[in-house]
Amino acid sequence: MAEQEPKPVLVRERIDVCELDRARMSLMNPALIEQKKKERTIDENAKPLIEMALREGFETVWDRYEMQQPSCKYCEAGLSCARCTMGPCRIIPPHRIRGVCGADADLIVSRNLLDMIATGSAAHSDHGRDIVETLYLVGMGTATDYGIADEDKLRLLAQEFGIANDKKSAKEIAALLGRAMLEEYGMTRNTLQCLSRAPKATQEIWDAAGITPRGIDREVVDSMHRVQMGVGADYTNILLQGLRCSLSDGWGGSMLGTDVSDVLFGTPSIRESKVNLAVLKKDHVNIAVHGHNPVLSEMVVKAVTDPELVALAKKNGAAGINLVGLCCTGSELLMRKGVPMSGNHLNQELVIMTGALEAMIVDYQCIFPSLPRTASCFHTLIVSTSPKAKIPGSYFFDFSPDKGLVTAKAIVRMAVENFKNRNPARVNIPGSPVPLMTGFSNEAIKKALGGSFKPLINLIAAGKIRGAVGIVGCNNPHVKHDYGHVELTKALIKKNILCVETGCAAIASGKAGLLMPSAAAMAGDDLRAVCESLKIPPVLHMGSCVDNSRILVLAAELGNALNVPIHKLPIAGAAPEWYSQKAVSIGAYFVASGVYTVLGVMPHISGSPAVVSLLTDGLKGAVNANFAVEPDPVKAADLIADHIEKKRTGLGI
Ligand code: BF8
Repeated sequence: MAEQEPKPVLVRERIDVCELDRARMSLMNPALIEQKKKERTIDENAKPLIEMALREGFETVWDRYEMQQPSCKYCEAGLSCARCTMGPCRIIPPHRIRGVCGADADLIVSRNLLDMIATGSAAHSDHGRDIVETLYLVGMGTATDYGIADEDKLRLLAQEFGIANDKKSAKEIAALLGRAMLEEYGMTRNTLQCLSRAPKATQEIWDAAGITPRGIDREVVDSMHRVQMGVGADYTNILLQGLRCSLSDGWGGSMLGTDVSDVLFGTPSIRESKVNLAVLKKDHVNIAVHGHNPVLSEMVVKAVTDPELVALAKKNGAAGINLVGLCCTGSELLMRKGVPMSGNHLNQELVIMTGALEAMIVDYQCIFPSLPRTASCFHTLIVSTSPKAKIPGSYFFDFSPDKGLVTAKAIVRMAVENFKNRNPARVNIPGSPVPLMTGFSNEAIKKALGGSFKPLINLIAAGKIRGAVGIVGCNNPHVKHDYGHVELTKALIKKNILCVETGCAAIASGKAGLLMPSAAAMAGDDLRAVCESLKIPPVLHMGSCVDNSRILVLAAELGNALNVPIHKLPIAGAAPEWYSQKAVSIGAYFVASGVYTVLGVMPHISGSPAVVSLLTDGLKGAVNANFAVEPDPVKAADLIADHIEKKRTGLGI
């Protein structure tokens, strides 16, 4: 068996010299370490490891952030452009008000922003494509390690895509549906199937604004065309394309990614698990999956229960194999399988610094390129698996669905064999895990409500729940780790506003205990009573970042039930600690769908008052929604509550 398993290829040379930052260490004294630890995070389990890193000179994201200060004020304002070699250019009034090509501040800022949206949309949608392709391969019989976990959802989707399926087998439907969904990426249909899930009036708004997407890849390519020098020169037109491109992510690539992941791996149902760095176990082989794609991580879940590998772990002196998640692929496993979650974005280096991690298996997105450097100070192996994401210093396995399980087993074997290299004196797993409740897919929420969203609508109409907010996105060293998420969430539930969360935002809430029914005690009286009667938390974990599409579907179903466009609903979005291009795309498709969205971190647009004004006000004229930026989470909660009350008044409730 072991002989047939693939072997890894080392990407460039192994980084085996732990490069401690001794220069910075010499600047540290106990008082400064104490201060930095408090400034960097509110995650109590992270603090001892941050302290150790500062004391011993292990570089972290926060150190690199500090080393980058002061940041370039032109880049920060979006006023630098390096798109072509006539530049690079910066807008520095009063004299340098145009780049070499003639682009002014508005154009440079808007082009930079469109580039960010297209990048984020491409990342989500390409992830979605990998999932859809797996479905197709299952149908064609070439990805035999995978199966159909939710046949009902498969048949419903087939129906939606116009595939008659009553007499066909699940496999036949998988092939046909996979193919139909892959066509969504091209441009032969000139529309996207899932757009029709939105209320008719919302679809009409998209048509009137000229932002109905025509194909997932097409909108990304169209956007990249427009940012080429000498194409788009009107900032409004450029930003409208940004909205169109983002819609092709939210109602396209991400939505397909979510739905097909449910088909292949199971639609999440409500379950309990645990979160924070303490989910690592001292006496086990610990393996973390980090990244986004469940096509890989679901195979690792299977591999860690392989009796031969478990026996090997025991032979090597471990009590067993402990699989933990990190970031969004962690959320995929948490939602569907209850696999414990070790943390969110800014926890990724700290998981290694516990000294108890045998391997971190990564696919793509949000993976610090410096992880092999961090790992070189410990015994952790960084295992990369995507040809798109080779990382110097990592061991690369060419993972593909047709050899999924055998590759996953080879990786797990490598981790198990690495247990003997662990230095017990270095093991430092701080504190204990926090329990959480997860698995709130729309299907699970409906089931908990007795089969439909009607009870939720009634509670909103009666004012017991004032409205709902999707809190999403990342961590960012510009913001104290988890502070923005946790404080905003607490402030909103206190105002009887239900929070639905995804990605790193949800994990922050999990670590703070907000994903348990007991957190209802922190909510306002009305929301508390609702949560207590339904035995649910006031903050619902809806999944990974591609699962923001679940929030869109929830909004669409509420709009359809009330026969109103999405922008009339008492709902909002927030991204208190966002950093990623993907988050820009999410924010853009929320707003384009009619959802007022508050950002906690200012995008790089302040150099163009015209672009700022369009995004924070002018868009209302096109899509009846806009962005706001408010770094203070308590003030952000006030903005959101005001918005929700206005929408309630508009609906006459
Ligand atoms: O897609 S929330 S830091 S892990 S980008 Fe990344 Fe942001 Fe986390 Fe997932 Ni989403």
